[in-house]
Amino acid sequence: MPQAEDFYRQMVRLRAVENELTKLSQAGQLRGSLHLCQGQEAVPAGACAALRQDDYLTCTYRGHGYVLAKGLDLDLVIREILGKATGLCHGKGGKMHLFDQEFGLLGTNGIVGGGVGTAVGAALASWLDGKDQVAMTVFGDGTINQGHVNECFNMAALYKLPVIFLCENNLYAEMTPLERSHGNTDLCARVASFGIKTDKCDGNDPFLVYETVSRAVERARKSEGPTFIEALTYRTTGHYQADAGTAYRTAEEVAIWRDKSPIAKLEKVLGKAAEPIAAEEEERVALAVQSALKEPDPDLSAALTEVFA
Ligand SMILES: Cc1ncc(C[n+]2csc(CCOP(=O)(O)OP(=O)(O)O)c2C)c(N)n1
Ligand SMILES: [Mg+2]
Repeated sequence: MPQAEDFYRQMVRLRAVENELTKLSQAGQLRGSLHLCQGQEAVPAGACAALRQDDYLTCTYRGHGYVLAKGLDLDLVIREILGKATGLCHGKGGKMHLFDQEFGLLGTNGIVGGGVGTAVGAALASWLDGKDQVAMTVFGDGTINQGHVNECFNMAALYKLPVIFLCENNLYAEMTPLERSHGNTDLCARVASFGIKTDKCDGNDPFLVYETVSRAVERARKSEGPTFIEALTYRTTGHYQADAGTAYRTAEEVAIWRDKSPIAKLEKVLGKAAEPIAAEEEERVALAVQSALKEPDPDLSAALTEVFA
């Protein structure tokens, strides 16, 4: 069972990475969209602690926290996000396509719901091969409205596949509130109708996320089938770097959730013990970014290697 210090370290590392990436994005040194998960850090920290290195994982454009919490090397990940030749995927994946088979990481993904089918496929392969690896796929509340995601729920239920559907319900899909896009906002009830076991947790508490995901992992390993988990959380920053996050929600609502930030909550628990951990992670991340910036960009000729045709 991970301790408060472990979860805190994971969460402040993620926050430090996001702060550094924000600076680079604002300075024009990081191109493309930057989707932050500030306020949601407890979900990756808690969920990944319940997985083995060889368990499969797919996540979204907001998934870098899962990648780090799954144990991938910070330097390789930062270099990849910066598109460097020495990055995790030789600079070809970037933030939206972080991938590493050694860690079961079958991709972050820019397509809403894009990783869900991959995870169900990985779970099917694990089952057919008689292995005990489970697959976890992470997605948002809005993703439940995707047609193919519903096909995935059905297939996972039908074959009792070892897959964990982890839904980060942050109450918004881009700028659209849950109640404006869902006919039934009871997400668990909708997924339960497929014959899938469902569970709910406070997504701002890493201990509860860990316990809930651990239960689902145990069921999946025992061939008892898939679990859908709704982790209630909130992103306190905008949907992406160009969104201030203020036009479609009130300042009061954001302030309430800021107070519920999992990092702030654990700081209260840890007291003075928190400071050195945060300082260490901030320094480590800043160094990783500085050294990554000095790495070479991929050579143009690399565009035609590692491709199917
Ligand atoms: C197939 C597809 N449709 C639309 C988009 C544009 N888009 C990016 S994020 C997003 C909202 C997803 O909301 P949710 O599933 O709640 O995840 P969150 O961003 O809140 O984590 C949309 C519509 C996309 N990337 N892919
Ligand atoms: Mg959402």
